[in-house]
Amino acid sequence: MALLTPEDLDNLSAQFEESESTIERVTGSKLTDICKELYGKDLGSEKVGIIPITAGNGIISNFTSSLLFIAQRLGLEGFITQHTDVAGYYEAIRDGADILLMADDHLFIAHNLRNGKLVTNHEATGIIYSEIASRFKDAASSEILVIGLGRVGYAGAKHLAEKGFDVYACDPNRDFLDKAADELGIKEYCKEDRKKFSMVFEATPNANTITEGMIAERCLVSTPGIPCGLPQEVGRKYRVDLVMEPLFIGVTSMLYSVI
Ligand code: 2YH
Repeated sequence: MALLTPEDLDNLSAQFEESESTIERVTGSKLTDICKELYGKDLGSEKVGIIPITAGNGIISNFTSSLLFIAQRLGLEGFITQHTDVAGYYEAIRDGADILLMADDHLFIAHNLRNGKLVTNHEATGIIYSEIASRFKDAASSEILVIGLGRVGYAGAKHLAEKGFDVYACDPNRDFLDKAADELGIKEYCKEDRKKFSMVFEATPNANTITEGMIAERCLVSTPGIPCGLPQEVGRKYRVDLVMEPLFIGVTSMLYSVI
């Protein structure tokens, strides 16, 4: 997944409100209700310690403040450490954090210090976005298309296969496709089959990955991808419902998954 930019996180609240209303309309459930069912638990009174990390490309302005906003919107107490990196880690534990959130350029993790549970953003994001796609009320069948089998896409494909969906996938990397076929039993999407999907989970860092031949009219596309894989004109022409948001949905899934 691409590194987030401060601009991606502008208007996080408005971006989330829009996704939340689409999620409710197309699945009949709110994001937090989906998470409760998915993970079998509700958030309690956990305190979230958020640690700014300077490694690699360094601090992304708006990142830790966005995480704090999300934790608080979910009803949790949270704080951003004054110090960064190891000193921040020490400070978060000293000041009573139950759950730590921190990200460098490669990995974004949530770690629950009370129960030891650990999750990556890749995994939690793959699970929640694929789950949202799979809950489409107007789905024509149990066939679902996964575009991209990197860390996020693979996690989603695995989740869908375990739920019993008929999973098709595409990825330019032959090894990724073979691995998903061997380990998960998913089928390769071939455009010659002329199959059109009403549920699509897109997990690539690329634009224009969704083409007209893949999708049915009024389908649901669920994607954490930045930029969006769905070209605007295709979205309009096929009257696609789109769930796409840069951080809130994935972080909500992370927090529920470590409770
Ligand atoms: O955006 C990222 C990476 N793409 C990892 C996400 C995995 N889905 N990292 C954020 C880096 C934040 C920065 N180190 C900070 O401000 O603490």
